[in-house]
Order: sequence, then structure tokens, then C-alpha cells
Amino acid sequence: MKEQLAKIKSEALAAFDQVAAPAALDELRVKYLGKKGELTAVLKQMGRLSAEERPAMGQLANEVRAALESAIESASQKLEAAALEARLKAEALDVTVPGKAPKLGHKHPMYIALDEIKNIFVGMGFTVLDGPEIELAELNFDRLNAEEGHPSRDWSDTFYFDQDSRVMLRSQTSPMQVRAMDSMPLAIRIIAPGRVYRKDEVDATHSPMFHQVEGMVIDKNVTMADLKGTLNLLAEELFGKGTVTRFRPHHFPFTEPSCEMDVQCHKCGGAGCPTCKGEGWIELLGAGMIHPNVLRMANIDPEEWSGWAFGMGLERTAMRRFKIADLRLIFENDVRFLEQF
Ligand code: 2NL
Repeated sequence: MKEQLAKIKSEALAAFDQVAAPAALDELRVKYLGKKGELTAVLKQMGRLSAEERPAMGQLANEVRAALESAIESASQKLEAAALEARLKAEALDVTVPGKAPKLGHKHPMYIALDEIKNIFVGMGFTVLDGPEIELAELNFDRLNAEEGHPSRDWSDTFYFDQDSRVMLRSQTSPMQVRAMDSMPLAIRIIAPGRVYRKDEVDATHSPMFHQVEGMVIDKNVTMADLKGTLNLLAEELFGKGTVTRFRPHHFPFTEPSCEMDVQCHKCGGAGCPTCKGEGWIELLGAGMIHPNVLRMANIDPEEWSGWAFGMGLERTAMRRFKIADLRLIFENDVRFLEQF
């Protein structure tokens, strides 16, 4: 029995010394110290010993058990330390490696142009408005004097949400000015930039979503001279001092009289070149004196108040400002393109 115990002890200690994983160590613990383990089996034979032999053998067995238990404990600690060491190695962090600079984006040329336009108007005392892109046809069309059957109200031109053509994606930012007339005390000086939607196919000059900025002034004794003076100033600020403009008669349902403003081609000085398609002039915006019907529908007395308004496409303005040839570049947002401005 003594030899059996000595053999178990030396075998077990050697095995514990070799063990490489916690699961294997646990298996060995069961093998030697478990209920059906080798040491337990030897202890079960103690009954066969004489009363004189038993205490010494019992003590020896206890010593072997204690030795195995402490060996298991130290093997387990060794495994834990090794696991920690391996983890520290695997998760090592080199704090001296240079950082990766985050890639910065670039301000979009159209927003550069819009910010210039905003600055020009804010400098003249205008307020910048923002508003919903999903609009009531009532505000987008009816309140702007666009009668039933006006071509822009057609389903082939406008994105409607419902069969009754009452809710739509705004086709211009003018509904913002209508809201302003309803909610702001007079006099009013505002601009309303934003996205607008029309059912156009994508090509070099068209997109179903584009941006506009509209502006409006309502005050007493406002005339076409105020319109021309303010818009000429806008042209000079955008395209340089001395920029020559011209106003051509036009028609909009919401203004009377209406006009379009051209700027003389900066490339050829009006002689005609590829930039202005041989015209000598480039169309910049549409404008006019606010139609009395539009004022009346907002409960503003056209005998007492008058005003002017304008609308311009932002993509086209940015394209002209930065000599961009294709509208699609404006929407692709390729940083290699954006970084040029
Ligand atoms: C264009 C022409 C224009 C307006 C927009 C406007 C708004 C109200 C009343 C009267 Cl609330 N007019 N806006 C006026 C004239 C022209 O836009 O060619 N836009 C791209």
C-alpha cells in the first residue's frame, strides 16, 4: 500500500508538471482525487489494514492528498499566469505608432456659392428661412396664383403623394415665402434656400432634385427700381465689381411684371463664346413684382404694400461661379472633384 501511494504521488506530480491546459488539469484532478480516483481507491483498502498499521498509512495517505492538492493549485496558478502572459502579448499596444489622421471632407461648391449669397442678403438685412420639402399644393401652387390647369401642376411634372394632388414635394421654395407672409409682421425681407423636386430625367443640365434660393421683399413704396438695384448688387458681389446685367421681360404667374436677369459673359465680355453658347449673356435668375393676387390671398392690401421676389437655381449658379461643365458632378460628391474648390 505504501508503494501504491508513493507511485500515485510520483506519477501524479509528474503529470501535473506536464499539463498545458486547465481542462487537462481538471481531468487529472478527477483521475487521482475524484470519487472514483486512484487515491480514493487506495483509501478504500484501508479497512483491510490492522489497527496498528492504519494510523501511519492514514497519515501517509493524507500527506499524498495534500501534496497532490497543492501541486494542482500551483499548476493551476502557472496556467493562469501563462494565459495572462499570452493575452498581454496578443493584445500588445504600441503607443509609439503614429496615429492615422481622419480624412476630412470638403465644403461642397454649391454650398460655398449659397453661403456667399446668404452673406450678401444677410448684409442687407434679410432673414434666412428654412421649411418643409413636403408641401401642400395649396401653398406651392394656389397661393402663388398658379391657376388650376397650369402646366407645372401636371402629374408629369410634379411628385404628388396622393390621388387628389393635395400633398407634394415642393417644386420651388416659394411656399416658404407664403408661410412668411402668413406669419411674419410686415415689412418682410427674407430669402428661402432649399431642395426642390420636379419630374425631370437626369442629364448634363437636369435633375429631379435640385436647389433653389428665392427671395422676397414686401414694404411700402417698393418698386421695380428696388428689385433691379438689389439684384445688380447680388450680381456684382457674386461675379465681381462692374458685372454688367440686363433685364428681359418674362412671365410668371406669381409676379407682374416679371423679368429674367442675365449677366454679361465674364469669359468674352459679351462678344459670344462657348461658355455663353455664343449669346454674350448668361441667364441668372427670374424675378418680378409680387402679383397683387398673391398679396391679397395673404390678406396684404396691394394698395398699401408692394414687393418684389426672385428665384434662382443654385446648381446652375455654382456651375457658373466655378466653371463646372456637368450638373452630375455636383451630385456625385467625389472628393477629388470637391477638393478643387
Ligand atoms: C425662377 C423664377 C421666381 C419668385 C420666383 C415668388 C414668391 C412669392 C411671390 C412671388 Cl411668395 N414670387 N418667387 C418670383 C419670381 C421668379 O423664380 O426662374 N426660378 C428658378
